Amino acid sequence: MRTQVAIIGGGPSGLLLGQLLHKAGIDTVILERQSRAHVLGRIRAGVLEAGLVGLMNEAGVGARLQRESFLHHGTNIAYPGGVFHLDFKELIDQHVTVYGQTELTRDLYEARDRSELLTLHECDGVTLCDIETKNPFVEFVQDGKSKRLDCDIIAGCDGFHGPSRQAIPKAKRREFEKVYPFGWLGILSETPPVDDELIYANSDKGFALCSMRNPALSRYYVQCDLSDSPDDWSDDRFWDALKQRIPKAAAERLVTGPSIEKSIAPLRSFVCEPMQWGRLFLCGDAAHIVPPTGAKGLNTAASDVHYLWQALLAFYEEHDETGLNTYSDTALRRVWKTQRFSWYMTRLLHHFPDLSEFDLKVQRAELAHLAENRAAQVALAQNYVGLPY
Ligand code: FAS
Ligand code: PHB
Repeated sequence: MRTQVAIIGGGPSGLLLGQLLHKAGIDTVILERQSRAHVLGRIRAGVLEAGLVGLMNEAGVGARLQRESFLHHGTNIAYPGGVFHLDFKELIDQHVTVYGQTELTRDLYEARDRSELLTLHECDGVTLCDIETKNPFVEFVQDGKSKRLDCDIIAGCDGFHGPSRQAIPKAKRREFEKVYPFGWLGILSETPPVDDELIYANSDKGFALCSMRNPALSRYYVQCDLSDSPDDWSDDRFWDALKQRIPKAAAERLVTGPSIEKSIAPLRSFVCEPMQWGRLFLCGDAAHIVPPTGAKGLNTAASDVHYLWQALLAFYEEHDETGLNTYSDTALRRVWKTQRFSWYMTRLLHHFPDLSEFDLKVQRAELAHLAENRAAQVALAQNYVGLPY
């Protein structure tokens, strides 16, 4: 089997790259470890930057997103000193788009089917070979048979636990990591969202986030201990904790109901440098992870895809390898800016067990400054809606 670009991983990074390359007549094959149902069963991101929406439209996959998404022109930040609204439209005349990653992934799969592009599911033992040559290939097992995919380029879109990053020689990889002493317990409930926009809450009891997927489907999170499991949290315990952490007015109008999904995500900041090795190029969670506080995980995967897509167009259409040779440096410049913002939002909004009295005072002062200072609000808004590619 042979293709131009072998894409490892059928999550949003791999699917979006595949669709953009298809539009340019560049052939891809996606190798995915899980079944499609498993991939589409994941509940993850909910806030899209304009850059990602633009790429979906560029890939010809934006129709349902345009029809069913919601524009948010601001967000709310609550803290023990009060609540303030960040008005993105008034501050910077921009917005974000609310549309679940699950639906975005579904749209990309359906587009790939319509384009009759090859996506191989339940591939085991994916192994990257000869990545330092101009003829790399991937070996894998599917339906009990050993198979080989020859290609020009390998795009490692296989998430944090995939094999691509490990294919970069360990001695050549620099990995930067920060693990946070808490997780996010998230639920999905078929209830109306508590507000028209998101509410990020820093409370003495810990962090909470009120988000949504549509007018009848809400997404809520509370900060929890790393030792917790979803089974430790009954729905009643979750709703009580949420009500204690969000503004009183919101707690009073909150509509509760049974959770239809409940999971805990650990929080980590992680970056692998470089993001390429020979003919292997990493995109998305394969190269970097952020705590979801700034809604940057999926959106930074999108900017990686943009840079690699542009580099591959030049490579195939003009035989120009400049973009490929500089991909890692280009992508990392934006990756570190979203790492900084995600770390900043996480430090600002969470209850850290090791926070000294001084640190707590500084955290409160930062929130009070944000509540009253336009320049600080503009800076936060610019990062939240998405820095330019
Ligand atoms: P993904 O991990 O989505 O996809 C990688 C794909 O590679 C998967 O389908 C996997 O099955 C496949 N794969 C792995 N190993 C393989 C192998 N050996 N062979 C073949 N395929 C293999 N981001 C936000 O912005 N907001 C959020 O609220 C948010 N919540 C999250 C909650 C959780 C629990 C997690 C884990 C992440 C969350 N993220 C969030 C980040 C998330 O949205 C990622 O940034 C996004 O999924 C990145 O997409 P990919 O890079 O495609 O990686
Ligand atoms: C979500 O809706 O899942 C979501 C929104 C914003 C975040 C994190 C998660 O910062």
